[in-house]
Amino acid sequence: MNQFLTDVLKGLQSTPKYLDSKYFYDKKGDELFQQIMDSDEYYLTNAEMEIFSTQQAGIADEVLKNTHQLDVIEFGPGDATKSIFLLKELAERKAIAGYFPIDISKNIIRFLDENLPKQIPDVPIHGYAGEYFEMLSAVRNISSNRKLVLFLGANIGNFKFNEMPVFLQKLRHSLSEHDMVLIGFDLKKNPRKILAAYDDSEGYTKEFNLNLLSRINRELQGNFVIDHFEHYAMYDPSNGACKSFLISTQNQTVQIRGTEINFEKDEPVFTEISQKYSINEIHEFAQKAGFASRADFFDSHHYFVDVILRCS
Ligand code: AVJ
Repeated sequence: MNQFLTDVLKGLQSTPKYLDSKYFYDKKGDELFQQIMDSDEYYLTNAEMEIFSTQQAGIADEVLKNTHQLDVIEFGPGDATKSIFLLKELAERKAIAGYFPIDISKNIIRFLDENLPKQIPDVPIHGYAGEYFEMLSAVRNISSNRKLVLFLGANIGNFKFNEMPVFLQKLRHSLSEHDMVLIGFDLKKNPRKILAAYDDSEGYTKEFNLNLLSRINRELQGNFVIDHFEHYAMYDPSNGACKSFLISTQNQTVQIRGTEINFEKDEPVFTEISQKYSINEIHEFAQKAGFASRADFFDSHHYFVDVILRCS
């Protein structure tokens, strides 16, 4: 069964139409996302990098408050360029029993298994390719050490506002007393600043969004004419929702593995939410999910926050 095909047809046969943002990240999508992160307008990466490269000692102090050794598990590590600062800090203090990066991409896991030992030679690295919660439970079965789960990069923003607390609760219930999570959130800020990050002047985000259609053409024998769609990003400062759409610029019919999909002129296909939070919303949701104490690490502009939550 081809999950990609099933999900694409389901989304494009719904009203209104949508596509799942997890499908952005094929090889081309990974490259485009790297270019977005390197762009001037996408402030998120620099902000979180500043936090990890200047406050790693404070973060390490906080996670080692009630323990001297832990397993570090990372959801969606990418190339680990941010977490490596914390991993090195903890490794110097001989505080890591093991590092367990978990990603859907086998390529990422292979890359980390090969490259991280050079940077943190004394830390055992066990990469897992698969779904976050399944792999987390696999890690819990092989080791009873205290756990620190990293979920960085504002990836949590891909959950809708009302889905996020459900994810936090699920995370809480997959962990034990005194385990911790460290989550990166993009904060609400000037709406123009946010919108520019999702509508950059070089057009990387536009290409990133349109690549989803190219991927359907490549992998599912689709016949999208890419020029007949445009990228549209919007930010609603009243609820913190930053959304991306692909807009059909004309009436058209597209074939995907023999299934016909009709698009009306100006019809939107919703492709991604990047939800922004206030620090108070984060605190409220964390408390409701059953996390006890909290420590916040902001960048100097207060664009971004990495929050450590402790299971009571
Ligand atoms: C990787 C989900 C955090 O939502 O900011 C960047 C993806 N989309 N530009 C984000 C993305 C458009 C990014 N996350």
